[in-house]
Amino acid sequence: MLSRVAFRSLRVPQRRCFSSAVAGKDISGLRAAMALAIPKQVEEVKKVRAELGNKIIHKVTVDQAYTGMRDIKSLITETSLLDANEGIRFRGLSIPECQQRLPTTKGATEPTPEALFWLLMTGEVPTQAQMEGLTAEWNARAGLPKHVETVIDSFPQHMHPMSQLSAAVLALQTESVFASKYASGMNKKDYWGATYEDAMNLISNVHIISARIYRNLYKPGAAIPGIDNKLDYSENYARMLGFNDKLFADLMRLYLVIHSDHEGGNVSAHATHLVASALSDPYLAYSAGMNGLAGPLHGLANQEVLKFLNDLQAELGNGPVTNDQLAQKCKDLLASGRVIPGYGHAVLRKTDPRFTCQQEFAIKHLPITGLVKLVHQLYDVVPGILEGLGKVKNPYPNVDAHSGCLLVHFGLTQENYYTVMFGVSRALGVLASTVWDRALGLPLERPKSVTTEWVKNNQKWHGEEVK
Ligand code: CMX
Repeated sequence: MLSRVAFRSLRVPQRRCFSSAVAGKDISGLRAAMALAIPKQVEEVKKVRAELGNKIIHKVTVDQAYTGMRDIKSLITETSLLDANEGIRFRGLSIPECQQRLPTTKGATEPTPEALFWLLMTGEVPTQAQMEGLTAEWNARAGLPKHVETVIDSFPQHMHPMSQLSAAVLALQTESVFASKYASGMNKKDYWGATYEDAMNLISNVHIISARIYRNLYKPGAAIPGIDNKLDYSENYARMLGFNDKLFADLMRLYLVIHSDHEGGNVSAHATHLVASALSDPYLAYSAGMNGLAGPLHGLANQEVLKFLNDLQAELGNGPVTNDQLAQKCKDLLASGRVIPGYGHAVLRKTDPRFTCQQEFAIKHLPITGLVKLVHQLYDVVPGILEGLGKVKNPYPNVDAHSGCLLVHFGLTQENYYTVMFGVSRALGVLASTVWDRALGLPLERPKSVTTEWVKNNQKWHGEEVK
């Protein structure tokens, strides 16, 4: 009888490993576009620093040092900017603007992650041909080395999918162009190019890693389709997960676009940036970011939301429920010392536009029943309850409040997997930023920490209050 590992390795079509395939060939023209964009931005940064370098960007209070450094402006991230009331803008474009302006695959309605990645990298909306070129390039770069498949297949069933993702990406680090070039003595001016190669290869394979994790855990034994060169990134991912519905592929496009980037200070982006600042290669840095995304106050909240929704349905039944019943359940949850998952945000102060666009997708395409209805009804109930606590700075829903119920509608019910999909999307933003970190020559990150004793004893700045 075949062992579990041997059995799995037989059922997956073999494909060339990307490191021996097209790496270095600029199929899409993105690398050439970056080579044009980088010197301009390097000049711009030089100018800004010459003119404004000694101006104060923020004053920091003692409280901010104790409370997670909220709002301290101390990082440069070029790919996106978060406004507390408006939400995220990717290179200046809001989510509705991206939905309007970014190109998509024939027959689809939502923009592709390929188009979004081009935007994040270059600051320009790609043409249809550039977007299609990127699809072709990512498909050509796809192909896991055998040892990574073996590593994934050896993970135990009780290992959380996010731990599997992080560990599998570390296994793929054997292919790092940056690490191998650095080891053989790389000129600083070549850093961004080597980082670019790693970013492109990692993105081209992270959905394959993620699909394999899903299949191993939830649909063992069935054949995983290989990459179909006629399909875009999102549809390939959907099919590898085992979903052939065209509308699900469109949801994937929306999902992968909206979860991609949320400026630089959130845990996954900041962890990636911090680790990359030590010149750790993109595999090491992204894996670190995924460990942060796996926390329940960050990406894992989408898993927590679905558990919360399922618990509500189990207790209240599948039939109609009143707002009063929901309010009581939310109050019970808060009384047990837990948070209401999917609500609140460290920066946002209004409903997250990533929630709104998913709500619109549901209204446009799906029957508003079951969990979708429950999510929409909670939106009427939860903000008032959180406001009533008097301490929650943002009582409105974030991205994680909505994503799970859409996935359940299409049959992707295994909530422990949801953060992995968030992670596939987040690769686009954090890896685009890592390329720019290297292009701009951003140095090792090393803020100063102090002790409480130091705070008490260093009086020279006491008396000055920052409003
Ligand atoms: N339910 C209950 N209490 C909440 C709450 C929520 N959804 N959101 C905030 N609070 C509480 C905080 O726990 C804090 O309480 P204490 O003072 O007793 O510690 C108080 O309100 C003030 O917190 P805040 O300044 O409004 O929020 P923070 O910036 O500290 O935290 C966040 C932000 C997201 C961690 C928090 O709102 C939360 O825990 N939300 C639920 C988890 C969640 O949905 N996370 C996903 C965020 C999006 C993402 O990163 O993916």
